[in-house]
Amino acid sequence: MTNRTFTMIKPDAMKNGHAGAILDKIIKSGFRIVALKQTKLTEEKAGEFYAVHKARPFYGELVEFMSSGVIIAAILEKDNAVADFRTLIGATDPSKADEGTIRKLFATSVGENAVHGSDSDENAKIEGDFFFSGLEQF
Ligand code: RTP
Ligand code: MG
Repeated sequence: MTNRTFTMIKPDAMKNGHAGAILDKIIKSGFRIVALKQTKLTEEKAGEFYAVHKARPFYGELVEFMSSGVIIAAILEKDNAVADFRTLIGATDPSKADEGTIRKLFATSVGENAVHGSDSDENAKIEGDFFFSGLEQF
């Protein structure tokens, strides 16, 4: 699965009406949509998804934010998907993100930063399977 990554359009970007523009940019950057859904995380589910950050000071805030509204979850395919997608979204803190990146264009703050992108092939698979059954991934 080295050619796949996982993304979420986070509640800030959904509320601010950026979902269409973000998906358009993703597709025009050469990613194929393997699976896609709109959903809403409970606090419990958001906590599970971000369990790796449990010890970080921003964990509570992150879980609250990620369960505060609807999101779009998607699996994406492209050569070098994980690294290329992280380049496309830009730095975690939008004030440090390069011009033209999704976070530079659409994020609100370091916490409310418009999109998620997997950080490894292994996590891309785990995160995609968190939201989609095998029958939904093609
Ligand atoms: P992501 O996992 O969402 O793609 O973001 P990332 O790899 O760029 O950043 P990561 O270190 O994995 O952090 C996960 C998410 O936690 C929130 N965060 N808040 N207040 C803060 O200092 C802070 N730092 C991180 C962000 O929503 C970040 O995307
Ligand atoms: Mg991360």
